[in-house]
Amino acid sequence: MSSTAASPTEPRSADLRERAAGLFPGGVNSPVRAYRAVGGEPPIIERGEGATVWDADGRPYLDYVGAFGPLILGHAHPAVVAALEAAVKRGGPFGATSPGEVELAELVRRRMPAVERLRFVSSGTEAAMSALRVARAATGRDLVLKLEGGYHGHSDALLAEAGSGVATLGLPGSAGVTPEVAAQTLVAPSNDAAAVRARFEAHPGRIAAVIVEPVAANVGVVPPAAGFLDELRALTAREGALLVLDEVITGFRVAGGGAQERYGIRPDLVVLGKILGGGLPVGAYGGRADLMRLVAPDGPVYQAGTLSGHPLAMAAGLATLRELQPPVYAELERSGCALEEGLTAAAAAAGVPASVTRVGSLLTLFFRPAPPRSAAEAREADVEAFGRFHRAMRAAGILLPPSQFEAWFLSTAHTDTEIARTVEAARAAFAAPAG
Ligand code: KE4
Repeated sequence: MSSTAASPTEPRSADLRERAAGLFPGGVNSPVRAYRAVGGEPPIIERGEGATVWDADGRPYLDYVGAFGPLILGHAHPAVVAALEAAVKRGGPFGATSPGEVELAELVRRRMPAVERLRFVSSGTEAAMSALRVARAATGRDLVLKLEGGYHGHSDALLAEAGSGVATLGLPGSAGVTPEVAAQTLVAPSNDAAAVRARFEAHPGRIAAVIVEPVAANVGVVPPAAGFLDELRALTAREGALLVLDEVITGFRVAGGGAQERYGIRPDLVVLGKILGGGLPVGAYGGRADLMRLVAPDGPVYQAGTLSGHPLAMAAGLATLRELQPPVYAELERSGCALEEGLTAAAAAAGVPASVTRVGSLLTLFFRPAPPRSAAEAREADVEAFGRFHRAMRAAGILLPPSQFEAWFLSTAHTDTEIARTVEAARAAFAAPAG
């Protein structure tokens, strides 16, 4: 008997949770949705519009999960809905290139000039694993290096000391990944260029690529240390390794051209997802034309996908990116700043040791006196205090990502009204007695 017996206050959600518990591991289709880290029964969300979602019993929540990043325009944005309605009436997918793939790829290339060629896939995981396959083929080297707390999807090679759900659940990596595979992934402390240099010195000529989230967002948000990305760029170029920027979260989020535009870094390869598909399943990897020419059918690196470049995903991605013009980023910066300042002031007024990290519309409230400068420092946060805060905010009708190690995602639908309501609820939540 599941612990989620139908409850008088939310009968439909409880019934669906019970049925889900008998169908999916943990009753969910992605681990972090189980709310194991924050307690409370995971919500069953049925509808969203703008910044609001409604659970299966019609209860509204002001949403800061935003599907973990894709919905920068909020839920059911009219332009995205219209594009999808038109696209679905055209049928598909077709098992052939469709116009939307061409148009979206050209738009990506205009926003991210480093992406000279690309390949659409159906998830960020697929994109990251494919980019590393290209890097190994291009360099003839077998090792890859990731930063501690970096999360690049769930492919075997990339789960070592990963962030997101791996960190949330306190897992060392993942069962089922063989020691031989794990041994091919080196890990260095985040924001520590000297440590990355030391890994190259310890493994001369063997590292194919460094893959990095240019703004770490899977240990909570930890911005790059000043000059860190520049040092990675210089170091990889000097060592004959490739620099792979994982912009699944930061792409089209922290600037129109992603973190590579915001921080002025030209990577060799880029990994994309989330916003690129406007909420539909999409990923992409791309970069230097000479590297992407290695991908089949042009070259020997095989990668394929039944639903790659799906017309509906292309339509939603195009509609989303077309809305994302410079004034939108200015507005997201303004609302992000207002939320950061409001949360910081509310914590200080309550004497709660909490701090906020933020890059644009991506932020995290850490239950830690000072903003973390690395994944290791982020992990020092008081996850129990975050759990209590999460439950109090949820009771106030505000849904935060269910982990201290996930980012809050603002959308264009989060106006001054939503920000003010969030800060007010936080003030009350901070004042609530522990327990
Ligand atoms: P997907 O395979 O989940 O589409 O993308 C993997 C991925 C790759 N790179 C980065 C930087 C990512 O953040 C992700 C996935 N992000 C998590 C949230 N932090 C997905 C949410 C989930 O696992 O349910």
